[in-house]
Amino acid sequence: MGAYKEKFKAKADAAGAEIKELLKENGQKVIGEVVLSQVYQGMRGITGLVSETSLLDSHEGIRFRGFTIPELQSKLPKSKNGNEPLPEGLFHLMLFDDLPTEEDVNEMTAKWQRRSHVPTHVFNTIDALPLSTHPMTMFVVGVMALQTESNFAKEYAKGMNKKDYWEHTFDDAMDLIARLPRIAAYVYRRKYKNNEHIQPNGLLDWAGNFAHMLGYEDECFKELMRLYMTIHADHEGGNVSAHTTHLVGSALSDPYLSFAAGMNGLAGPLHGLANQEVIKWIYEMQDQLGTESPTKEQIAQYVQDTLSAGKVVPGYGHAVLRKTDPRFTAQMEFGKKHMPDDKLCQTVWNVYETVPPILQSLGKIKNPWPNVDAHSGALLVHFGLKEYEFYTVLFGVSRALGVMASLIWDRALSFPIERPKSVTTEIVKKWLKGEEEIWGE
Ligand code: HAX
Repeated sequence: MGAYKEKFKAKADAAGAEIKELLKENGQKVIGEVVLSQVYQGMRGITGLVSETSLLDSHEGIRFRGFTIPELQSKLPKSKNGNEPLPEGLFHLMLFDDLPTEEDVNEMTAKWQRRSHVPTHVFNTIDALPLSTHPMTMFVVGVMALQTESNFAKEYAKGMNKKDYWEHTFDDAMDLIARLPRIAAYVYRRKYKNNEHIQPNGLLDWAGNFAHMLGYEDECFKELMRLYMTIHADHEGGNVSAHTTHLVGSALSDPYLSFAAGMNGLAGPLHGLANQEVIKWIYEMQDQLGTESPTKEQIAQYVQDTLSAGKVVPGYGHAVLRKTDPRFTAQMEFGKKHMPDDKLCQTVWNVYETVPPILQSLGKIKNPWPNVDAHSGALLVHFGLKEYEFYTVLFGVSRALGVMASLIWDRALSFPIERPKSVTTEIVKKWLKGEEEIWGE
């Protein structure tokens, strides 16, 4: 076992012992109550999971191991001449629960560079799909094809000791993260750039190299990728992509299978696909109004039309957040600093001023404020990355950092298979009449 894994094991052993003690003393303490509407309405607000890597406060937004996004921007190591945090550092922080030094981050970059080889059959499998296939489908198919490389699955088939689950999860997680930018860039260049692929640059950091393989050499775009990959990485454990990865992993499905499952959840329009929907919605608005710079009045009317058509306003609302998402704010600040005159960004900022009061006036929407997806597309379009169906793949590459760090912890803490109790409405009716107990065994 290398020094890296030894460092993790020492942390995990201490955390495991602490949790054991905590449960011995407090395992029967009541943590909250569940009302019937929560059971029918997406389990909102039920605390039912432990996820160590980040915590979401409904008013303050996300903290990664205690650090807000502005804190990460100031404390995490940056690339030479850069201002944005390197995602390698965030992964280190989520995994080890300590702030990385520059040396730690360089080591992570080097490890991912070494592990980044993608076997040919993965590309061949993606190539078997029609070009019209959605990029998220191509991406997930690529991840599934890569599952042949799972160290965890191979060791399990041989007969693995439970104590070693975390170590093989660790290896798979590192390999998967290292390889994802290659797969994602392959999907992009195949679908949109005439199948002309760009070889990785072994001297670049993870996000910088990803930008390079996508075909974007502008230093500012590389900075954007570093920020993007950092802020999309994790949003505590209950969101669809993180929860799905955790749930599927709890059956001891290997990290490739678990991550692919999570990505299928990210591909839903109420979750990660919202980033493509935002730009699509703005483009449709521009087309309909015949202008690149709609006024706030025109935007307000378009929002009303969207709502009247029974559609959601993409990029607005959140199941947990009740304020403007700090991930939106970080992107807005990036836009105001690097592209203040960009017309599409200006439209995003005008939408931000227009939408919340309208949603608020409906009375039923719990959070009228923008989420992370309301801004990301406009920044990408500025650099020429206009193919909005690809945007969720970028989100997916980043999300791997959080869900893989969490999955390693899940196995290190020996979390069991996840299996909540479900009931039928028949049973609920009997329970309401006092004829049936509703509790699980
Ligand atoms: N536009 C119109 N209506 C909205 C809305 C929006 N942006 N957000 C919520 N509503 C509606 C809901 O559809 C629901 O309507 P019904 O009662 O008629 O079913 C009502 O308001 C109450 O919903 P809520 O309790 O406020 O919100 P939920 O927790 O149920 O849903 C969602 C949260 C994020 C799914 C929701 O706000 C939404 O659909 N937003 C638009 C899509 C989006 O931006 N998704 C990305 C979210 C962030 C993320 O995961 N990124 O990856």
